[in-house]
Amino acid sequence: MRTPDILAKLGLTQVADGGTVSGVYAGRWIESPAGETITSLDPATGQVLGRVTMGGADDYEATVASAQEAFQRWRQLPAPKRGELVRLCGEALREHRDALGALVTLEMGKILPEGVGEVIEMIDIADFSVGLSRQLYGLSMHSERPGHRMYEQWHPLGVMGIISAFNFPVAVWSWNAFVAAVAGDTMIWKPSPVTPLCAVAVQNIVNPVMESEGFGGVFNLCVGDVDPVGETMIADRRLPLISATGSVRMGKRVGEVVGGRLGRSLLELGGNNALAIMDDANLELALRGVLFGAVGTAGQRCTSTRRVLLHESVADEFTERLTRAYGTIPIGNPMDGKTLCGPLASQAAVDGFLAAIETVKGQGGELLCGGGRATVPGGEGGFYVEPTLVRAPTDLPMMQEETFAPLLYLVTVSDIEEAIAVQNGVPQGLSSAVFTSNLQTAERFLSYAGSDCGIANVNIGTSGAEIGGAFGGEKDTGGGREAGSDSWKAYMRRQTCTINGTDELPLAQGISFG
Ligand code: UN1
Repeated sequence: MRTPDILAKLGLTQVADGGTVSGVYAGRWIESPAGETITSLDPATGQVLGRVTMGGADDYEATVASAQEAFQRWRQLPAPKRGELVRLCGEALREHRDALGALVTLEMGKILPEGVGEVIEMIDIADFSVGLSRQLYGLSMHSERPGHRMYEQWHPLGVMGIISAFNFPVAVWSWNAFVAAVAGDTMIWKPSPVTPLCAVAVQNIVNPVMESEGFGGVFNLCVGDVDPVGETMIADRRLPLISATGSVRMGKRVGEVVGGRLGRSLLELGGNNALAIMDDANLELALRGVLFGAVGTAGQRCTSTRRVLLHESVADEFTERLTRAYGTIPIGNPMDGKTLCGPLASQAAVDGFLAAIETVKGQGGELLCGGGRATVPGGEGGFYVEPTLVRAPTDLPMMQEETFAPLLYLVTVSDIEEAIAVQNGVPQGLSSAVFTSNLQTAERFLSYAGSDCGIANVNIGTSGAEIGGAFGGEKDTGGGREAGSDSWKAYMRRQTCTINGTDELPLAQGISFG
């Protein structure tokens, strides 16, 4: 598909013709929002892909009004009927799967199978949410009082805010939006300003479905800067929940402001994911796991593998095989079927990567391969870097930080105990993995004294989770859980109800009062 065709299929013809689109949807598109116009670049070429006008303070207010009005009606709709609308959104996404996947690739730079994979993740969470719409179960309890009954029920929470990052410009919205929608909430989305076209395209796909059923105000969008949109949103008492994905620094600010007004925040922040390879591991499997985890999405997943912890008996062999494999990774335009490593998302990301390499070298890390910009024919203005391997001592200070790029540290450890200690010895706690054929080693890694992460895998890499499991992590990763399992509870309010079916009024704890 050619770029103009992709844009046309997603209702972005104006952009293809060099025009500007609105970044604010408040139950309907706001024609001329008051914010600045931002330029979205194709990271493969550095060329302009399109222009989007951001929202100002009044535009943000319009999204709140739209979401509040819709909430009054949306919450009255039975959950399975809300699920039916989400099912129709899933159908619309199926129709636009390839075009939206291609736009993700064009605007963010991940390779096409991963761009399309992101849309598949959206479809999966839509299906999951449809089923969930009939399973918002509460418990019932036996009361200690005769003839009394206790149970809990779950009600919609209200209008929520979704702040998403550039690296998963569409899927992470849907993890929140579809689950929240069946829960009965309405929402305002502030996407990353690096990927505003993806956000506009998503609205163009789902909102015709919602509008035709009279519910255009459920999914609202306000592309905007931290000021006025981001800061106003997190401080806004009308939004009982803010779900934010991004850096630890951003998450701390969200947590502080939302906590200060006793709101709820659901945080999915940075990772610093380690993959341990033990002496009895299937090295071929481990190699594939490391390559996808460290080089996939050019190392820009929060679940990307950042550290490989090698048992001393396999360290040399694995390092050699991995270095050889790194030498053959096709770097190039992410639309090209042969490419495995596309560009970083922005020039700022390239600068961050190059600075990190300098720091690592200064701290005693040994560069095994890569470390610089990559040259790609036809991609002269693009944001390409080389997948990089660094042999590192366990205490290399930079290894405590998440560098959002294909920079992988190799560390030698002597046993599973040391692997677990190094794996846990960082501020973040998102994803982790061990490769071993030994059941006891695997169980040791998964035990309460093993990995401290929200995700712990055996013989699978650190990235590429399915939507059915709860996704998120501990420590600086923020503690939130999204997508699968019972993460829907974050989007609802729980009410405990006690009902007396007798003519007596016994008090709990046997208290007699007068
Ligand atoms: C993220 O990088 O923010 O597990 C999300 C994975 C993907 C989601 C990553 N399913 O790698």
